[in-house]
Amino acid sequence: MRTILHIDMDSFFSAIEVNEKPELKGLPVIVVVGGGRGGEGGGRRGRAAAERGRKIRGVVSTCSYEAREYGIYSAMPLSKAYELCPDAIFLPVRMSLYKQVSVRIMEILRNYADKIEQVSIDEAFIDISSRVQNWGEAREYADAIKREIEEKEGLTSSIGIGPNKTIAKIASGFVKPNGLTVVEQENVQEFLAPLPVKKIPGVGPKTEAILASIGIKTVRQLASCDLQKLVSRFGSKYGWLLHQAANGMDESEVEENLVRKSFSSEKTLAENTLDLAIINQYIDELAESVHGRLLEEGEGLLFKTIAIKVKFDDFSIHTRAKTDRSFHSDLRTLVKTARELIAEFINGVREEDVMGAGTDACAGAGRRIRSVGVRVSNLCVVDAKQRRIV
Ligand code: TTP
Ligand code: MG
Repeated sequence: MRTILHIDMDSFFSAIEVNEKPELKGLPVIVVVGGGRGGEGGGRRGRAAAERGRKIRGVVSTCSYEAREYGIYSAMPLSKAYELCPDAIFLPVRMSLYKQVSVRIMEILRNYADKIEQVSIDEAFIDISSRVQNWGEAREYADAIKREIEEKEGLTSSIGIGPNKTIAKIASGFVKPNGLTVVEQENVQEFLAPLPVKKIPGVGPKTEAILASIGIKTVRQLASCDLQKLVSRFGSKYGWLLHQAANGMDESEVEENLVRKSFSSEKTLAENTLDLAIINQYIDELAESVHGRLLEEGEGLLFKTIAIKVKFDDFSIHTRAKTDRSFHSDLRTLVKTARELIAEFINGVREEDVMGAGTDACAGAGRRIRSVGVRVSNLCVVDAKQRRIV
């Protein structure tokens, strides 16, 4: 019997903070990312920054379930969160601490798994097909995992169990926090049918809107939609995937991650700007940080794709990437390519703004960059002795 679990920790960063400071238990706790003062290493509480003037930068990384009752959620601007709940406890993100906890949790999970695929800092799929005989055993097995994580780390998790990754992933979000949802093969259709289409992993606001425009809101409607219709809207690959998922089918394997898929770092600028010289200073710093983490991860890690990410003051996000034919490991290539990408991007924006100003005085003009990021991906490991890609 194919049995897949998806494990997702509950309000991960804030739960770790509450663990560290038990007096915060039961309070609305908000972990803040970006914005200098509220950020990692600043050592100052975002709240103090919030109180000094409401024009604070930064966004909500995550928050406790108590804070969610005020309508606060991940990626909300900090100023908005402050408006909704000024009495919340605002804490700076402490990524290195969360990563250490994450590593320990993944180690626990590894012991329970035939195969494990970590998908984010607090989330993983595990294949337990050879370890249980039926769904009842699978539930007990997941209970044991939850207990071990709670005993060792003091954290709660939510687990979804199903016959494939898609079902397991949807199931883990079904009851949260501290949930355990088993979807047996024979109940798959019944479980999926009433859900809104956005519950299918990968269906974002764009797909949701297109589906709504053809009258499809629930997974039941999507499942009975003609495959050809979906293919003509979404292309053969994505159309087919949507159709499969809606019908509860997903053959994809739990894939052991040999190496992480990417390393990235981003930073909110001290002031919004389009000044290339200033932005290049950030690019250099970010490239160094990404490169440092590559080295930390282990020798012989190479990258092929370099990307930059730009967020404007209207919060629109743009990325540009360059994939080289060969792999690289050096900081010089990383800095040079990232600088080229950002320069091209900014030139493009300036041209657009000039053209926009010609036709409509406001269009496009005046956009400034709020934050930048650098990412390397398409990674591979070189066996240092044999100089061989593995
Ligand atoms: P999630 O698992 O999406 O969120 P969560 O664990 O905080 O809450 P839930 O109980 O709903 O699972 O993300 C894991 C961590 O990743 C989260 O604790 C903080 C971080 N994160 C961000 O920094 N920004 C984001 O926009 C999101 C979604 C998560
Ligand atoms: Mg989580």
